[in-house]
Amino acid sequence: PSDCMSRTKQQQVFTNSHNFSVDIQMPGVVPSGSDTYLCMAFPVPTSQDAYIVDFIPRASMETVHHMLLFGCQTPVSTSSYWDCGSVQGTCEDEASIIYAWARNAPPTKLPRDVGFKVGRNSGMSYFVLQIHYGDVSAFRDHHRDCSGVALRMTSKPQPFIAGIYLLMAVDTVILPGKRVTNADIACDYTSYPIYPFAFRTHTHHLGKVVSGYRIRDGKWSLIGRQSPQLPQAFYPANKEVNVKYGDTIAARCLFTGEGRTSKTYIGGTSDDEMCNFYIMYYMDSKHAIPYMNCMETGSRELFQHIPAEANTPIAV
Ligand code: IYT
Ligand code: CU
Ligand code: CU
Repeated sequence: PSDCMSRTKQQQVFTNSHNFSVDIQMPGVVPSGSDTYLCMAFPVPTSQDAYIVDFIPRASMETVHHMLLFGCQTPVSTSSYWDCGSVQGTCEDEASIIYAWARNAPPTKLPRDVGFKVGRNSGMSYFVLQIHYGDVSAFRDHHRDCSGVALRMTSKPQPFIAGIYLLMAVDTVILPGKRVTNADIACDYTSYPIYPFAFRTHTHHLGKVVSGYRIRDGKWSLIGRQSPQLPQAFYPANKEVNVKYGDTIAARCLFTGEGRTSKTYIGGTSDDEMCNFYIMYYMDSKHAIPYMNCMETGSRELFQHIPAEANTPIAV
């Protein structure tokens, strides 16, 4: 096993006067057990605004189950890496996902002319890398891990700004043994147009399928639908579906309570559940909003018209 420690100082390499790349990677870690989550914060390497235009994953397939990259203002620690399993989180303030890599899933590409805006003015002064290490038996040889992601960045203003719209259920209760429970989320959209290009679903063990839609003039159009039991990366969204003022954005998570002997609530442990549908979009930079969310349940009447596919589990 090669030694990765020599390249763990945060590296910023300029390729010309406005393009540079930044290595975000673990400082040579050995996870203490299987299913360990480790986090590390990195200051955004510029006081001016900058734009992430590409992500290049550098993860070792044998050990890394998934990686997430967040942006925020106040990470839990700025000195070294920390254990960020269910108790300690990533950031003291609200974090936003900007990248997800999961083993055996295709990597996300940003469309041309689209960048994530970072830097002091953007409310994002730190990156936090979170890595879920799977089977630790791969560390029997005592090597150290430096997995992470390289960011291609530019100081050139981009015509379109990338952002995340998160739909999340907050009060779902799944009854033990009950075959089907839906978690429904819907909000009216009242801002400038967004153009979804990728989506990510997240539940824990009980989720069967998560589907996200735009509703315009009563017509439901699919943004994306995936099994949360498949690698939880960003998958390509249905490109035909933009969202504009007056539309409704909605999502449904289909859960089963089969195999459980007590009620399951929304929460942070793997015995709890979550229902998340993330939309990665771009927006004209003139009026860009980098982060939005929706936690409303929507009306029963609205969800009577959800397409049948949202109730059809995806086999894995
Ligand atoms: C209660 C819940 O659903 N938590 C989710 C969504 C969430 C993400 C972020 C909530 C907040 C955030 O700042 I970023 I407040 C949740 O924790 N999802 C996990 C990760 O922790 C991001 C996931 O993998 O989607
Ligand atoms: Cu994982
Ligand atoms: Cu979760």
